[in-house]
Amino acid sequence: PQTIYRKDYTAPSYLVDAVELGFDLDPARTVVANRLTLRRNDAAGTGGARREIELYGEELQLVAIRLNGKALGARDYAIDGALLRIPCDAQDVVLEIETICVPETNTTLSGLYVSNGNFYTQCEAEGFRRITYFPDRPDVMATYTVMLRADKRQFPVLLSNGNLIEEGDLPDGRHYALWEDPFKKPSYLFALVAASLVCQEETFPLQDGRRALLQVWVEEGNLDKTDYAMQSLKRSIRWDEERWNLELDLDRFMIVAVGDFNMGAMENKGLNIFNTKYVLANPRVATDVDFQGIEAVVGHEYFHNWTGNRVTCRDWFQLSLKEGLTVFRDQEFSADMIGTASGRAVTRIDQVRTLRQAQFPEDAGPMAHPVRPDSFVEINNFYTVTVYEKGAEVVRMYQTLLGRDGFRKGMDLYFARHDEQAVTCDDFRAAMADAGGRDLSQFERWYSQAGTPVVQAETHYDAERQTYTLRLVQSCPATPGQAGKLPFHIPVAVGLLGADGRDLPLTLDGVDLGTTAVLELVEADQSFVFGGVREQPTPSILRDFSAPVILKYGYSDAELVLLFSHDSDPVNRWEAGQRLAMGRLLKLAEDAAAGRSLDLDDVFVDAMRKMLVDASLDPAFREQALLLPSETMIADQMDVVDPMAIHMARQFVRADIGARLRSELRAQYDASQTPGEYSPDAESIGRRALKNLCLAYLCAAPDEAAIALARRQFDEAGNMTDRVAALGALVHARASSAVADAAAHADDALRRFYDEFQGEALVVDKWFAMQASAPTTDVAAVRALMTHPAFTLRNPNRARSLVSTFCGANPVGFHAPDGSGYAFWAESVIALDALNPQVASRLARAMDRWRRYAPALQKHMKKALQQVAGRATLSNDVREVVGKALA
Ligand code: HT7
Ligand code: ZN
Repeated sequence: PQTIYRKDYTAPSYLVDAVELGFDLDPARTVVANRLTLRRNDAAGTGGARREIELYGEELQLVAIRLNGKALGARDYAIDGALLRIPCDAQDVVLEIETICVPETNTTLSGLYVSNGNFYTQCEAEGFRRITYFPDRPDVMATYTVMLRADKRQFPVLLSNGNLIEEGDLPDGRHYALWEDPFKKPSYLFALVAASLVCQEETFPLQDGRRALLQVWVEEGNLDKTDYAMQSLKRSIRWDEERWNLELDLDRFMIVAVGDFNMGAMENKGLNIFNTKYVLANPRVATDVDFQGIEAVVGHEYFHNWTGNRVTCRDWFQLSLKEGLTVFRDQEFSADMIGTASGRAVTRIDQVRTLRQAQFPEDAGPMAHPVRPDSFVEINNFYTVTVYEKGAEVVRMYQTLLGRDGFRKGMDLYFARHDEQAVTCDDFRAAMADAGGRDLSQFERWYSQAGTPVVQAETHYDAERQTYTLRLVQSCPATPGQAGKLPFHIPVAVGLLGADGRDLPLTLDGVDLGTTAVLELVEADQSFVFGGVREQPTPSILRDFSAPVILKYGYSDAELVLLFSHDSDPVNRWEAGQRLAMGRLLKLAEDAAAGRSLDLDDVFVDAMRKMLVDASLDPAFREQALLLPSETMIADQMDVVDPMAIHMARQFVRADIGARLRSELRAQYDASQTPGEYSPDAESIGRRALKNLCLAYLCAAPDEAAIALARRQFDEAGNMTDRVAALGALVHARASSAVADAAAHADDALRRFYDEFQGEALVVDKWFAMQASAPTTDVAAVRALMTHPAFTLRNPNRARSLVSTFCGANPVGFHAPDGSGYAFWAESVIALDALNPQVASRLARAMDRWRRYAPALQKHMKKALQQVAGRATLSNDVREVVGKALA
C-alpha cells in the first residue's frame, strides 16, 4: 500500500464552486447524476505537467462523462485505481458524471449504504468517492444542491444537508425532495438519508431572534428514547452562543439515528448522523454513562458546525485542527453543564483517565504518531486518541498559557480570519499567538513530536533562606521514525502545601502568584525558586493535569496521604490516591508473579476508608478517588507485562478493601440511595456511582449478604444503571467459592436480563459486553456466545460488544497462556476485514503492544500477527496496523 506524506501536499488543480447531485435511490442499483461547476485554480502549479482535473472514485460503475456539454470517450480520460484524470486547461468547466453504485452490498458502512432497509451515508474521511467521482479532499469546498428520488412507501423520509426547497410525488409510487445547502462545504460533510423514520421536533429560539427547526429522527418504536438527545441539542446550541458567541447558521438542524455505524456520530452539515448508542436513551434502557455520552456526543457534533464545518481542514493531516478543538469544546460543555467546581474536577479526572488508559499506551506503541501526523497509509487509522484526546489537551494548554480571556480572543481571531476556509494547525496556532501577543513557536512541537513527555521533578528546601527550588527536567522517548526530541513548551501548574494541608502563598522572582502558579517549562532542565517559604512544603505538581505528560517525583507515602486528604486541587488529590494505589499494585503484581503471599498495608486501607466516609466530599469525587487504576494502566508501568499477575494483584486489593471496609461500604451503600424518579443530573449520577462502587467492592469479597444485596438491587432496580451494576457484580463474583451457587446466581440474572431486554439492541450489546469482559470468560465461552442468534459480525456495535470487548477488556481471557485468545483475534480480524475494514482495523490494534509481554506470550502473539499479515487479500486499514506492529 502507498504511504501518503504531509510534505507532499499540493493545492487542487481545479476548485469546485457548485455541485448538483441527482439520486435515483434503489438498494440494488442507485444512479447518481453529478454536475460540477469547476474553476481552474491558478494558485496551484502543475510542476510543468499538463493540467488535469483529478477526481476520485471507488466501487463505482461509470456510465457517462461530459465536459462542457461534450461526451468524453475512454481516450479522453485515464483511470488509475481510484484516480480519474481528465486533461483540461479551461478556466471554467462544467463536468457531468453519471455513475451507479450498489448500496445493499456495501458492508463497509462508508459511502451510501443500507441499514435495516433504509439508506444512509457516511462520507468522512473518503466515503464521498464511493458515491460519485469527485475531487474528494477537504480543501475543495462547494455549495450543494441535491435531488433525491425514491419509492415513497419504502422511503417516506428524504433528507439531505441544508434547507428543504421542494418536495412532491412522481409517477410509479416514487417521490422526490430537493435540498440546498447555502454554505460551502467539503465533500466529507455531504449526507443523505432515505428511510422510514419518525421524528421528535420543535422550534427553538436562537440568540439573534430566529427560530430553528430541530429534529431527532429514529426508527418507529424509538420515539420514547429521543428526549435526552433533543435536550442535549438545545443545551449545546445555547452553550455555543453564550460561551463563544457562535450561532446556528441554518434554519433547520437534524439528528438521525442509525443502528449500523462505524463510529459514534458524524457532523454532516445540518444533518448529523448518529450511532443509535448516542441518541436513544430512557431510564429503562440507558445507564448514567450512556446519558453522559449522549450529551457529550450531541454537543461534539453540534460544535463541529463551527470548528470543522465553517472552518475546515486543508488536508487530513490537520485532522486534530477540528477534532482536538471540538473535543476540547465538548469537554468544556460537559463541565459547564455540571456547573460545580467539584463536578468540573470529576470530568477532568475522567479525561485524565482516558489519556492514561488509551493515549499514553498509543504514544508508547508501534502506532505512535504526532497530533499532526507526517504520513499515513489509511486515514481512517488516524481517528485516534492521539488526534482527538491529546489534541484536546494541546488546545487546553493554549487556554492554560493565555488565560480564559486570551484564549477566547484567539478563537475570535481564528473565526474572523478563516471562516469558510480550509486551514492548518499552524493557522490556529498563529491566531492564538497573535491574539495573545505571545511567541508560540516552540509550542509547535506538540503537533510535530510524538510520544508522551516525561517531566522529572526534584525539590530542595532551604530553611535558612526560606526558598524552595523546584527543578524540572523534561525528556521524551523515541517513537517510530522520531529518534531525538526537542524540549516542549509545557505549562506546569504548581501549588505548595504546608504541614496542615493548606496552600502556601507562592512568590516567584518577587511576584505574588496566589496559591497555584503556572510555570512555563521550555528548557530541557529548568529550576524555579519560590521565595518566602516558611516551612518545608509538599509540592502539588501538574495541578488540573496542566499538560499531557508523565510526572515523576519521589513522593513519600506520608506526602501522598497529605495530598490525598487535603490538596485543594481535586485532580491532584485524586492523583495522590492513584499513586498510593499504583505503588501497591505493582508490588503485589510482583509478589503474585513470584508466588509470594499478598498483603495490603493499613496506611493505604485507612486512606481509602477516610475517603469513603468523608461526607463533606461529593459522592462523584469519592467514587473516582476510590476507583483503582485499571489493569491496562498497571501494565503500562511494567517493563514486562504479566496480565495474570496484574489481575491477581488488582483483584486482591479489591477483595481486601471489600472485606476490611465491609461495614463502611455497606453503610455508604445505604446512604447513597437516590429515592424518587430517576434523573441523570450530576448529583444523582455521583450518588449512584458511589453506591455501585460500594456494591462492586462488597462483591469482590463476596459473602452471602453481598450477593443477596446484588440480587435485590438487580430485582428491584428502577433504572438501567442500577440493574447493570448489580448484574456486573453478580457476573464478576461468579467464580467465588465463598458463596454457594455464585455461578447459578450470575447465570440466572444473565438469563432474566436477556429475556427482558432482547428487543432492545443497545441493551443486548451490554449483555454481550458484560460476559465478554468477565475474567471467567475464556475463548470457548466467547465462541459459544458467537453462535447466539442475536450475534452478528455485520453490526459494528454487536461485533465490538463481544469480540472487541473480549480482546481489549478481558486481559485474563485474552492473554490465555496457550495463545488461544490471539488465535481468536486473528480469525476475527480476518473475518471482519472482509466485511468492514474500519472495524477490523480497530480490533487489530488490540495487539499493538505485543512486544511488552513475556516471551512465551510474545511468541503466540507474533504468530497471530503474522497470520493476519500473511493474508493476500487484506484492506489497507488492517495491513497498516499489523505491518507497523510487526516492523
Ligand atoms: N468526524 C467524525 C469522524 C469520522 C467518522 C464518523 C462515523 C463513521 C466514520 C467516521 N470516520 C471519521 C466523527 C467526529 O469526530 O465527530
Ligand atoms: Zn469530531
